[in-house]
Amino acid sequence: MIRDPETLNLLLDSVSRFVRERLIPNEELVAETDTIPTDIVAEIRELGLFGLSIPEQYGGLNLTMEEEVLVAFEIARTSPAFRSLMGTNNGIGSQGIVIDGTEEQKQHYLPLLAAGEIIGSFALTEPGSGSDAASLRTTAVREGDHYVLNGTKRFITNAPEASIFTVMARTDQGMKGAGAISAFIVEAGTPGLSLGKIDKKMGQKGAHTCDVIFENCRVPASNLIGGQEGVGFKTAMRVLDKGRLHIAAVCVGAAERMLEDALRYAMERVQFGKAIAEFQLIQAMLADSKAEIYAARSMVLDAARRRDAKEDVSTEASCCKLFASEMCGRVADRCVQIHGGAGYVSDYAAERFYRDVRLFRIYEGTSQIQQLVIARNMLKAAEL
Ligand code: COS
Repeated sequence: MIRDPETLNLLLDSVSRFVRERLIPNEELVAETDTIPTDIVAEIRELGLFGLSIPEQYGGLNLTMEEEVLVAFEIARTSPAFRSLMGTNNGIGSQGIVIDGTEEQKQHYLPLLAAGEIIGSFALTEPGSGSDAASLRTTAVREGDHYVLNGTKRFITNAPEASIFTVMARTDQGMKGAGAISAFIVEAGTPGLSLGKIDKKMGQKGAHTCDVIFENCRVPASNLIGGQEGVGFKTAMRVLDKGRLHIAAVCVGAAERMLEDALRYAMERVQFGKAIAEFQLIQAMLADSKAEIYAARSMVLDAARRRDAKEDVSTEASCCKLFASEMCGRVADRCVQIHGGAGYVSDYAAERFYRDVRLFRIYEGTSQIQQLVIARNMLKAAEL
C-alpha cells in the first residue's frame, strides 16, 4: 500500500541520490577499513533511514511494507554493509518491540531506535541452535523483580555497535520447545553481558557480528517483551516473517546493481573485434538475470501488498526469501562470469558482491528453512 505517492517518490529519490553520490563512492573504503565512516553514519541518521518501519508516534516514518520494500530496492544497490547498519533498527532489532512490546517499552526504546541514536540487535542464534531455533538453551530465571540470564548467542549482527538486544531465552526450565521461550530487551552495559571478538566473515566488511555472552546478567522484569512469558518464540517468528520479506527486497536491489555493472562491462569489453555484449552466450546470461530479477521484484511487491492488507504472509515471505536470495546468488555468479578474469580480482565490485550476497541465502533462515516453512504451511492448509 502506498499512502502518498508524492512523499514516497521524494524519499525514494533522495535515497537513490544518496546511494549514488555518497555510498557507492565509499564502497571500497568500507571494504578495506571494515568501518563505515562516521560522517556517512550521520547522514544515514539525518535521512531518517534508521526509523523506516517504526510508527510515527515513536519518531519513525511508519512505512507500509510496500513502501519499505521500495526503499530497500534502492538502498540495496550498494554494499550490503550500509543496509545492515540501519537494517536491524528497521527490522529484527526493533520489530519485537513494535509488534509485541508494552506501551512503556515502545515509548522508552523506539524513539531512540528511530532516530538512530541507538542500535538494536536481535539475539536468537546460539552455538548449538541455528535452524532449530526452538532448541535454544539460554536461560532466564526469575528472581524478584529481575530475570537472571545465562547463555551465549552467536553471529549477532551489529552486536558490537548495539545498545539494546532483543534476547530469546528459556523462562520455563522444565519445558522443552518453543512454549518455554520468552523475549527480553537487554541493554548493553548491563553487568554480566559481554561480547566475543568480532567474527572474520567471508564478506560484508563494515557490518559486524560477534558472540553475546550472558553470565548471571540481571535484567529488570519490566524488560520482558509484552510483559508475558512463553510467547517469545512467536514474537521471534513474527519478526522474521517481516525480516524475510525485507531481505528478499534487498536481494532484488543487489541483483539489479550487479546486473547493471555486468551490462556496462559487457558493452565496454571488446573481444574478437566487438563488445562481448554482442555475443549471444553473454546475452543469455544478461537476459536470464533480468527475467529472474523481474520475477523476484514482482513476488516481493505482491507479498508486501498482501501483508499491508493484513493477510498472513508467512508462506509468501518464505517464498520471496527463498527465490530472491537464490536468484541473487545466480546473478552474482553470472556477473563474475561476464567479467571473466576481471570478476575474480578486486578491481571490480563483482568479486566483492559475490562474497557479500552469499549471506542472503543463510541469515534470517536458510533456503532450506524457507522450503520447510513453505511446505509445512501447504500441508497445514490442506488438512483444514
Ligand atoms: N508466526 C507466528 N507464530 C509462529 C510462526 C509465525 N511465523 N511460526 C511458528 N509459530 C508458532 C507456531 O504456531 C507454534 O505455536 P503453537 O505451539 O502455539 O502452535 C510455535 O511457534 C512453534 O512453532 P513450530 O512448532 O513450527 O516450531 P519448530 O521448532 O518446528 O520450528 C522453524 C519452526 C524451523 C520454522 C523455526 O525454528 C525457524 O524459523 N528456524 C530458523 C531460525 C532462523 O531464521 N534463524 C535465523 C537467525 S535470526 S537472523
